[in-house]
Amino acid sequence: MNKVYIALGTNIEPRFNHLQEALRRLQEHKKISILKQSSIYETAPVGYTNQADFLNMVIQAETDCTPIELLDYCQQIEKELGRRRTIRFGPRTIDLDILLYNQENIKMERLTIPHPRMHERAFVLVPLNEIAPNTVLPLTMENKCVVDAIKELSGNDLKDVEIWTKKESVEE
Ligand code: A4P
Ligand code: MG
Repeated sequence: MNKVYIALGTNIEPRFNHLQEALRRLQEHKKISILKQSSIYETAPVGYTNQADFLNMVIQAETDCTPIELLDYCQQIEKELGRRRTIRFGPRTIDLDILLYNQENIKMERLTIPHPRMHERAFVLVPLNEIAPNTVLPLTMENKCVVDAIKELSGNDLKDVEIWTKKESVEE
């Protein structure tokens, strides 16, 4: 069995439903079992800032899928959820990024693991820290663990990541 971490992100309503649906589809795969899931965080957009706030979370799972099989399945979920809505050129309904696959460093045309930008992103590290603070990030030269990587983020980055709770009337 391989231990993997996957980050989920969405900034198109209904955001909560997109997370739930992606989790359900991951869980229904015969070779994937979700072991832990972080809280859901509401986060300010990073990169292209002219878009709506995201909901982000991270899960830990056990899988017999190879890294490419896992990527194919994640992309299938993205496609299936994306197809339900037809916002052209808009932000995506769901983004599934494979953060870690055991402690492996994988570099293929379609897949880089650890996810190359994860160590500098509060919207990834804060939820990951909740479920796996001592996990080592094999991409950093010093093999830093999650809790140490978070210490290098600015207070400004961290303040944009807050635990989100479902408000029935808004998110249904
Ligand atoms: N790919 C390579 N490595 C991986 C991996 N480890 N996991 C390839 C998943 N995919 C991987 O991804 C583009 C290609 O990356 C895929 O075809 C796959 O073969 P994509 O998801 O189609 O495109 P993208 O989302 O534009 O790229 P990427 O790299 O996932 O974007 P980012 O860098 O993750 O940025 N702000 C907040 N607050 N929260 C967010 O979730 N997300 C983004 C997306 C920007 N700002 C955000 C958030
Ligand atoms: Mg992605």
